[in-house]
Amino acid sequence: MRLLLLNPDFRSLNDYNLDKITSGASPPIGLLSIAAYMREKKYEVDFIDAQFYNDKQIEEEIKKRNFDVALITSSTPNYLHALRLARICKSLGKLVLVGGAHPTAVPHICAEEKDIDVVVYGEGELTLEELLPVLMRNGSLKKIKGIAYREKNKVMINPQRELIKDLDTLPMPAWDLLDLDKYSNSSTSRKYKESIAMITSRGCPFNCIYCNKKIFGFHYRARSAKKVIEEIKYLMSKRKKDIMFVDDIFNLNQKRTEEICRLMKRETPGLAWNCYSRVNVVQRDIFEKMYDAGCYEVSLGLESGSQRILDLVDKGLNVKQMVHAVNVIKKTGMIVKGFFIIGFPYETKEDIEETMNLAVKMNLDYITISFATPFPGTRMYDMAKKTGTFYINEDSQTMKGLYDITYVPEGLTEEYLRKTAAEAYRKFYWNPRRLASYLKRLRNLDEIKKGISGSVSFIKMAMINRNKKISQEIEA
Ligand code: B12
Ligand code: SF4
Repeated sequence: MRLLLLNPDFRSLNDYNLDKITSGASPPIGLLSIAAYMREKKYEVDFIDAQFYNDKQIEEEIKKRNFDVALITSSTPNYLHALRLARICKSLGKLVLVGGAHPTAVPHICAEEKDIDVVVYGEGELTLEELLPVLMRNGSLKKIKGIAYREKNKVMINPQRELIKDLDTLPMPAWDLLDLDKYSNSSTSRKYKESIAMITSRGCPFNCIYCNKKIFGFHYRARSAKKVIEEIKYLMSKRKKDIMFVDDIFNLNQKRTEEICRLMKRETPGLAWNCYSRVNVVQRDIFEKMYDAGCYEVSLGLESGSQRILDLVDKGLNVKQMVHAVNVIKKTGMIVKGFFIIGFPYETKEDIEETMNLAVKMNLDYITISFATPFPGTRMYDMAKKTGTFYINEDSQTMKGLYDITYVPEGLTEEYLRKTAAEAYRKFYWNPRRLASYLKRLRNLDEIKKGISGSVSFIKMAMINRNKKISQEIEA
């Protein structure tokens, strides 16, 4: 059985013309993990990344490939593009399977699509291993955990599959399927152009209301330091020298973090890296070790300056802790990036002002302000259905996140949210102290581009006032 893995295009970035400036193509790590696992089980795997093709080209490219089953990944923002790929594959008479964040959030909706044969929800590896032989012999799907499908026009959702206990039993993602030179981190998340994202753990014990917890759940599982280093070494052998660890919380397990840092110093000298962390795991000695091992930047989800909102989104943090954590990390010499969100259900202008004031005042190097997007499968989605207005039809699956507004809380307007974000960006970035610190960091052409385009495009993004409704645009 030959498998064709397909990564959908993600056009919202292109809508802002930012692709060439700030964004790099992200690798579909989930698909690569599946590819490696299924290859071990002796399946033939092939891969197309639709990010690099236009609509016409992608159809031609798919037709050229020899495969029996299409495996398409999808998050909510790129679901419509995933459906286009499904349609093409179905028209060629192939079996079509989808998985990823969106199918996991709403398996019942995806399973209704006539161009989709089976929806795999949750982790894909073990489910596929069991599912493919059954599909091959046209057997019954009844007992296979972690899938949804149609039977006599009725949607069936089978029980959830248990999570993989030991991630070290999985092979390294099949990086060899990619032309790695085409992938890099966005210029705002890298030090060197030769960069790539990597993930070393699954699951997170926290429960923020805007987060989709349905894929990897609450139980934190991590690959061992040894396996992490093996993968880094592979990527370095392919000319990558800057890694962004996209784990939900890279350094949740301190012992593992220390071991990774120790091995990095010995076995991957010269590696530059950055990661996401969480305010309540910040401890100075660990961050010093991370800095010593090449970590130059840490991103923190700070979300709000209003304690009322921090409590409402179940962040489990207070503003004092946030200020303290940022200062601790800054002292190590690392760059600190803060992510804020505005437009939560029940949020007021006063709450947002507190957030904007905090963002500007804090000792951060970069900030990103996103508009709260109630993705299906999150607690915020259920909350948003009760209050405020979805700017698009909440069931239309066209939520893009990033810098588009999907939802406006009661009492606020889209215009207010955009203007406020733009104003905060302006105050934050056009600050002589910060501009001077950016200038100090300019070491090469890529960094100069990053400095100029990053801040200009952030402001541009926030100010874009697109009257056209997103849904109309997608339908066009
Ligand atoms: C890295 C990352 C990014 C990167 C790159 C994304 C990429 N390469 O696709 C960047 C920074 C660009 C990004 C951006 C965004 N992201 Co993001 N991101 C992540 C993150 C942290 C890791 C993704 C990853 O590599 N996981 C590791 C792999 C192994 O897991 P996986 O892809 O889910 O695959 C497994 C299963 O889902 C399944 N599977 C996946 N595909 C398929 C296909 C088939 C056929 C089968 C059988 C199985 C299967 O099997 C895989 C192995 O078990 C996740 C959170 C998380 N921990 O996963 C959020 C996450 C995917 N992102 C999310 C969001 C909201 C966004 C943004 C919209 C952010 C925003 N507000 O603007 C944008 C949109 C980007 C987009 N293309 O759609 C949400 C998605 C929610 C949703 N309903 O879609 C997530 C789940 C975070 C969360 N917990 O809420 N993101
Ligand atoms: S947003 Fe981050 S910290 Fe919060 S639940 Fe999701 S992964 Fe965990």
